[in-house]
Order: sequence, then C-alpha cells, then structure tokens
Amino acid sequence: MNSRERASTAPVCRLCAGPVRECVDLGRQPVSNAFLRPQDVGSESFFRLAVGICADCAMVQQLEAMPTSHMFRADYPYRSSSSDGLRRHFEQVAGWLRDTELTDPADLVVEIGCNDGLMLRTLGAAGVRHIGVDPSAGAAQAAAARGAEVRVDFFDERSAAEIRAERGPAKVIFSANTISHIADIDEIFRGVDRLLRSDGIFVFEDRYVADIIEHAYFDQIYDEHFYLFSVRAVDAMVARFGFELVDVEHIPIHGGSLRYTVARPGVRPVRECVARLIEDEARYGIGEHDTYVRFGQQIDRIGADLVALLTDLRDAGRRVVGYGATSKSATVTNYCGIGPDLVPYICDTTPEKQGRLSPGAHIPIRPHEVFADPYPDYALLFAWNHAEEVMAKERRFVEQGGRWILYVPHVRIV
Ligand code: DWN
Ligand code: SAH
Ligand code: ZN
Repeated sequence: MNSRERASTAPVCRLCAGPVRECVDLGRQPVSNAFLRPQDVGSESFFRLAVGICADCAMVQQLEAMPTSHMFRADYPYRSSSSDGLRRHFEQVAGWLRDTELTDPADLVVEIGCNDGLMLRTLGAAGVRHIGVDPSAGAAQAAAARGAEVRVDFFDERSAAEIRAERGPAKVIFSANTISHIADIDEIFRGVDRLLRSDGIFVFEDRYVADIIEHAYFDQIYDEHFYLFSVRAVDAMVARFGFELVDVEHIPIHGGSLRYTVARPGVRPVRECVARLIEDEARYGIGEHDTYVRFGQQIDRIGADLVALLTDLRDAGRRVVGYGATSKSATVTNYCGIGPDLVPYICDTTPEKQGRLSPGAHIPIRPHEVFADPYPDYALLFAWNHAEEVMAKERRFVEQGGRWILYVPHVRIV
C-alpha cells in the first residue's frame, strides 16, 4: 500500500504521511485556555482529544486539531511569570544564551511564543538585540511593559521573512512550550530557514513524552499540545526540514522537558547524547503503540480513582477546592466529568482567569486570596508541576490540618 492509499483508510502523520494508529482517547474537550464569562455558557467549541503514534516516524500526535485561531487569541490568559520557578528558569536560559551565543553586539535573538517576556526582558536589559513573536496581544503588552520588544503575530514563513528584511538574520531562535503546539509545523521550519543565520542555532524546549509516559502525566495532553515530542521523532522531523539535531538536554520544567538544539547540517558537532537518548527510548518502548495503550489503561484507572475519592469526600461533608486553573485541569475535569458539585471552585493567581468559569466543566475560578478564607479541608493540586513552590508557599494550609490531593502518577492524599 502506498501512503496515498493508506491515507484514505487511516489517519495520516502530519510530518511523514505515514499511518497514525490511535492509542488514547480523552473524549470531548474544550479549548483548554478559553475561560468563559458566565453569560457565554453554551458558546464553547469542543473537539475529540485523541492521540495516535505514527508507525513510520514515531511522532505522537493528536488526530484532530483544534484550530489555532480558537486557541491563541488576543485574550489568551496564560502568563509565564505566574511561577517563581519559571522566572528563575528563563533567567538562566537568557544568561546561558547571552554568555555562549549572543556575544557580539550585532547578534539578534528571536523568540517564538515569548508570552509575557520572561526570557526576553533579561536579554533586553542586557542590551541584546531581540524580538519576540506572539499572537497573544495581552501577553505581548505585558512583555512590552517589561522592556521586551514584541511583534503581535504568528511566527510563520511570512513573518520570519519580514523580520529578516527589517533586522537581518537571527543568530539564535528560541522557543519554549510553543513548537509542539503548532500542528502546521512546516510553517515554523520554513520560517526558521528564512530567518536563521548560516551558523545560528534554533533552540526549543517542550515536554518530553517519555516523562509523560513514565509518570502518567495524562493531563499534559490538551488541545495546545498537538505533538508529544520524543528525540527519535524530533530528530527525523528536523532532518526532513533540512536541519540537524545537535544536542538534547533533559530539564525538570513542567514535570520533565527536553531542550533541543538544532543547526544547519554540518555546522555544529552532534553530541553523542542524541544517539544515546534515541537508544534509551527504543529500550523503553517510547516508539511502540502498545506502550501508549497501557498508558491509556492507566489513565482510566486514575480517572475512576479520582472521581471515587472526590465523591467520598463530598458525601462525608469535606470541602475540596482546586489549586491552579491550569490548562491541564481542563483535561482532568472534562475527561473525569468533574464539575462544581465535586470541586466548587479553583483558586488561581492570574487576574485574567479570575471571575471566569473553567472551560467545559464550568468550575468558577476565584482569586488566590480566597484559598485561606477559610482554608478548605483538601486542595486538589492541578498545578502539580509547581508542587514544591506551591507547598512551600502554603505551609499554613497544612499546619491548619489541610491536605493535598495529587492524581499523577496515581491518586493519593499527601
Ligand atoms: O505549555 C504551556 C505552558 C507553558 O503553560 C501552555 N500550553 C499553557 C500553560 O500550561 P498550564 O496552564 O498547565 O501551565 P502552568 O504553569 O502549570 O499553570 C499554572 C497555573 O497555576 C497558572 O494559572 C497560575 C496558577 N498558579 C497559582 O495560582 N499559584 C501557579 C502558581 C505557581 C501558584 O503559586
Ligand atoms: N514560552 C512561554 C509561553 C508558552 S504558552 C512559556 O514557556 O511559558 C504558548 C505561547 O505560544 C502563547 O503565548 C501563544 O500565544 C504562543 N503561540 C502560539 N502559536 C504561535 C505561533 N505560531 N507563533 C508565535 N507564538 C505562538
Ligand atoms: Zn510520521
């Protein structure tokens, strides 16, 4: 069977046109960051959140894409600077790029998906030539207020060509938690090809599928995370677009991510960790359909256990509130059918989310100050990736008898 014949019967890989086999179905899901006003209930967009793996290149990808225009709007509410841990991380990234790559005053750095400018403001303050590209006008405005220059736009071949014409080629193109979000990834690589200097590097960080599998982080799957990257699949992907994967570094961000460094072929030495990680992935079955089928079974168990626990607590008259109105919480609540009857509200520090309802599940989002007024009996930690920071900040909650509920890799009270 050639790939065109297979395409008519099976979903087709966005990258290599190979057959994609479905393995996880998380059901009907909303736009994970579309926190809605009470008067807008009934106007939400939903899609089927299902994931499959390509039999040829092993890229894990969603079977249906939520349109980009629904996800990344001017009022996209996520702000990178809502966590101290992320603030420290992006300051480190900026310092590393400044000291190793952006050493000449003429060097230009471009950030794809700069959001509120956490990374760029450090480089801007150090006098580095920079520009961020992000369609979220609200976040871009916050970035500008911090001294980062931002173009409110999607990064694609067109905007990349315009940036090059205006400012010259980029020595570094950086992106965190954005490349995996873009189903139409050809646009990204065509843009990078237009904009990157011949000796430049394209560095991107994204969640690592091996960590998602190992820790059953099923809530890292939502509309925005269209691809779940592995080293094997990214290595093949960048080669297809005429680039070379030269380095990979494991970082603890968002429960486990990889920082990929990509260059034009032959320009930079390829570090041996690339081949080593691909071998490790083969040993752990990261490219195998069966691995993801087992992951799906684990998700079923977590969902059933979580609903049973929340139901028992409610029936026993205990107060449970959600902590952190994350994108991840949209997957958990909509997959499990958890609504305000089980979790009456979610506390969150982001002004853009407060006073709204959570997507799909319609759980009210309330300001962080409400958490201690009075403390609930239990807090369901949707922002588990910031657990250390949150638990340190909320020591009084535990001292007053409060307990945390965690649900990955399994449901438990701590
Ligand atoms: O990849 C993505 C990452 C970068 O951010 C995007 N697709 C969307 C988003 O994912 P998320 O919403 O799951 O990200 P976080 O960083 O887990 O969100 C944390 C949420 O919790 C924010 O709304 C802020 C809130 N929060 C809080 O209320 N108190 C966070 C901390 C640390 C706190 O102490
Ligand atoms: N880099 C930040 C924000 C990640 S959220 C961090 O790691 O915390 C994803 C960001 O990518 C959003 O701000 C969204 O508006 C932006 N984005 C989505 N598609 C994009 C595209 N095609 N070009 C540039 N930015 C994009
Ligand atoms: Zn493929």
